[in-house]
Amino acid sequence: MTEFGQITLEGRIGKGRRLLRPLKADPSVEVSAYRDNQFKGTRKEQDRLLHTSSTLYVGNLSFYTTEEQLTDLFGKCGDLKRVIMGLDKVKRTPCGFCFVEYYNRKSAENCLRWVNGTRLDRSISRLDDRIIRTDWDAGFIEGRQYGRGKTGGQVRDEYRTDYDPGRGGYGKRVEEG
Ligand code: GTA
Repeated sequence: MTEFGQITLEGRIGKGRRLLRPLKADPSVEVSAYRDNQFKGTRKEQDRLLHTSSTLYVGNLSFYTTEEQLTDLFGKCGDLKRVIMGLDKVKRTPCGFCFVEYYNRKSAENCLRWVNGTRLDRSISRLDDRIIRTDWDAGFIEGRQYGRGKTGGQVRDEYRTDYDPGRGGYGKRVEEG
């Protein structure tokens, strides 16, 4: 480092750590509280994978979002390996989520920043006019692409009380009840 660079860096640290602290944390790439309760392994291993994997979970999709749209959007963020569409385990039709695998962590991080980043135009992260939710995932294994709800779709669609035309209308329990 040059003498000038060193002086500048020391000066910044010396002026107060508060100035630097906000640069360290980036909430858009932090690991969320979600843990797959069917993960085969210890919590420690699951946490390690969540902090190193290059796979993302994407939720709140419309049932009408296509794999092509997803590939197009997530391919813009980095080195995309594949998109795995979430399916209703009974009907085998899209049920509102997917897994996105990148070739490296950096690309997945870029995706989280781009899609969740507040500095970016939020309309970019809309698919079929919905705000999608992205999250780190410990890694796709066969079987995880299926909804775990009793009727075949996602669990959250069993408990939802709002009317969501993009996700089959009312939640299953409201429909039943
Ligand atoms: N990485 O956030 C996620 C995530 N989600 C929500 C699902 N998956 C996720 N992966 C990551 N991050 O492979 C993955 C699952 C699985 C696939 C389908 O997607 O690991 P699912 O959504 O059908 O079932 O999964 P899951 O995740 O096992 O359901 P869970 O955790 O019980 O509940 C999900 C949501 O449903 C809750 O956050 C809550 O919003 C709602 N919910 C669940 N139970 C209740 C309840 N009793 N009352 C009200 N709401 C409820």
